[in-house]
Amino acid sequence: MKTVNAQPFNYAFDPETTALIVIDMQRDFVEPDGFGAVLGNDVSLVRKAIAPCSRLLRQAREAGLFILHTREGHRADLSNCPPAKLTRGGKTFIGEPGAMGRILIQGEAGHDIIPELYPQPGEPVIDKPGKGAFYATDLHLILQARGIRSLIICGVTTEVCVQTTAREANDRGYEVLIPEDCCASYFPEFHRAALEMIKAQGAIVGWVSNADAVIQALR
Ligand code: TIU
Repeated sequence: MKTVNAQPFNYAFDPETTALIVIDMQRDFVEPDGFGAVLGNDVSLVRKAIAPCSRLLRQAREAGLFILHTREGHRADLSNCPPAKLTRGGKTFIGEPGAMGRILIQGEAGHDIIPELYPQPGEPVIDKPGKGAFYATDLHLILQARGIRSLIICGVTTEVCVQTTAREANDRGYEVLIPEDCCASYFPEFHRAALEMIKAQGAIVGWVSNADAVIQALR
């Protein structure tokens, strides 16, 4: 077993039964002119997670951890996009032409993962239509088949897809750790509050740590 210095108390994990999952580090959320930027957000706030994620990914690969990536997006005909999601906020963006192809559409440049964190061969990529990575995907099946019990979750945004996935994972019996500098939000106060909620009440959803602490445990 390895131990990570974490809050609200130390997080113990066995690398053999632990997976690192990188949530939605897609060009549409992280690069200028993507979906996040079109929504009016400052992408520099979420780009801060790239370097810590990159360092943690490198160490996790070296340690032989099971690594997965997710992408939020939809079929080109939008048949797996709920109408409510299309018009949320009163405007339509998903499926419309953007600077990197149609926004959040599978196969478009903006839907793909940023080059800095690009998946390596053998690392599953989970395409998901919702915010949580377990909803309408084969993620749980893949994790169960590998005997995974602990999940280290990184990516964007902290209070939307990271938090939703952490809650889904916790309810399915996984022990969740979030390295706080490996995730980010367009709203720093939401990032902070989401992490507080995760670790509250004695790790009611999971543990919070940081890239360096996890890297140290993996060494
Ligand atoms: N990946 C993810 O978090 N999807 C979002 O739509 N996040 C926002 O914060 N908008």
